[in-house]
Amino acid sequence: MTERTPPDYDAVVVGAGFSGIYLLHKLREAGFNVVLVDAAAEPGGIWYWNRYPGARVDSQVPLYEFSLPELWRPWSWSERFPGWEELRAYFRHVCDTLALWPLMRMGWKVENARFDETLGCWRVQRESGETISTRFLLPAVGFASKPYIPELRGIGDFAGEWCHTARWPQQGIDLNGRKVAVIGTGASGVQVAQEAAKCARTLTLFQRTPILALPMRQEILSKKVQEREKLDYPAIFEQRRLTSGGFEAQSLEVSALEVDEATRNAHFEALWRRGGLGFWYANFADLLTDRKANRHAYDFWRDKVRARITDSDLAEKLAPFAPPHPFGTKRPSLEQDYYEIFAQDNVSLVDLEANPITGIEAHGIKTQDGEVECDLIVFATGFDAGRGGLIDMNIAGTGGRGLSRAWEDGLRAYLGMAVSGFPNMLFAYGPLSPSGFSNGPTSAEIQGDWICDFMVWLRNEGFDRFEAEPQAEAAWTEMVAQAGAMTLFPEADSWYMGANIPGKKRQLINFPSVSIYAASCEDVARDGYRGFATS
Ligand code: N01
Repeated sequence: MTERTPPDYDAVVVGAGFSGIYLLHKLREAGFNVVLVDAAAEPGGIWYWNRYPGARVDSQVPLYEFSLPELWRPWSWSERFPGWEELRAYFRHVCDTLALWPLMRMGWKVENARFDETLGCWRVQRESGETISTRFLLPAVGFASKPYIPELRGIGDFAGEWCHTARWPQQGIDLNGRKVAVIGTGASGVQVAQEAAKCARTLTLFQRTPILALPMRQEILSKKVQEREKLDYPAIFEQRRLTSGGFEAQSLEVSALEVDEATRNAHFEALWRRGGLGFWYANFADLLTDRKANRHAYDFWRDKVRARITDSDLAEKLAPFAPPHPFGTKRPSLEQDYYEIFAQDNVSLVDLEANPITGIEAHGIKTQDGEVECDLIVFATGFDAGRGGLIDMNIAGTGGRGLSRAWEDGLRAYLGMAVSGFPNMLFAYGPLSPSGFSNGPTSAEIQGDWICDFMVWLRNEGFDRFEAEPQAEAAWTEMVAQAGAMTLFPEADSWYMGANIPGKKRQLINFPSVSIYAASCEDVARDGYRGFATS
């Protein structure tokens, strides 16, 4: 490319999950010359990489799909909470129906992306060395694309197999008759443990903090039921944009402390019976802002769970009398029979608080009190959420400065989409946007529509360069911090707070409301894209 030749593309989208696919579709519809690249062999984003046994979504049908009628009308799911295989099939259906395949380059891993200041465009390089140029770079790599594996002494000596849940081999791992160790009891640890318990010779779960898991209440879905339910889909899709979590409902307007005990417990009970994450997102108004209100929810949860565990020591480890953190300040997961598996002879729990891991040996994991024999170690130890996948792309903005340098004192981003010093780049589902707090497809559509409108506006105005202004970025970053300070989230050592990664700055990495976020972005657009310098 020279000064006279235009870049290869108007936009390069990185990532074939919900955000990337939606952006690709919207931008193509708006007449842009756009291509999507992804390191994976198939679309699906998180559902490509997280194909461990039991991986399934925890938003119920129809929340976790696009709202485009041409996609949902012909599609039906087999379960209320679909598994990874079906989610991957859904992505294929989306790419077929929207005819996106010709614009997608799968198996195309970005090695680096560099802003060319002279030509005002990005050069994106593939691992193999191939380079493409683009006016706009749109990373849509999700919040959880960089797995975190803690450093454990001796892992190199382990004679068995080990892997992270988000790097499960595509050909699968047979758990039958294996001696399986699972480290970590977040949503991934719970899901893989439930499956391993069915067939492993032994399953040992290493728990540092108990997960406060909610009942899923899975259902088989018939086509007939779904056809009936589809009458309500347009209203549900409309509604999910107006809630704080991007779901079909949100918290009540009433405080848990304003109602009497019977009323409070009746609401808890109704949410509990319904199943799903509603106990988290449709609970009392002050669940996540008031310690006392939160404690009522925790106590209800604890008593329900303890009623399912006969061994009192185990009950205290899995559902302690005193909360390990305020309820919901770490992401609750959904479980199907998690609390029952520990009654099986082949399943045991190691409480790492009392008995920490000291190292790995050839045939097991050594703890302070002994050794646990295993031939497969599953790291369900989470992600460098928000920033990890973006930093791994080796993105260099003006002056060759990388994102890791830009974020060395903490994450900052205007609207959770743009970073000053990185012109012509917007990321979707990134830090300081609702991402980890939001139902994925809701955010994908809100941000995708906004990004596309912005690009159309730039085109109409004759601009080919934009950049977030440092003051706008600082104000947004500070506003997210202040919003977080009004909640109980800072009280937990969670990935929401960046506290799961050694050395990562402690800050709330997500904007806490989808609907307020959408309104703020709309306001910026109405105001001539305030906060962006354009030329
Ligand atoms: O990861 P996590 P995840 N030694 O970070 C433990 C989504 N998701 O993959 O709590 C020992 O939540 C850590 O312990 P602690 C969902 O948004 C959704 O499970 O930090 N243990 C924790 O128990 C979710 O929130 C689904 O004390 C260590 C676990 O590892 C997000 O992805 C399914 C450790 C990590 O839990 C991440 O979930 C899966 C160490 N050194 C994921 N380091 C659905 O259902 C960490 N841990 C849709």
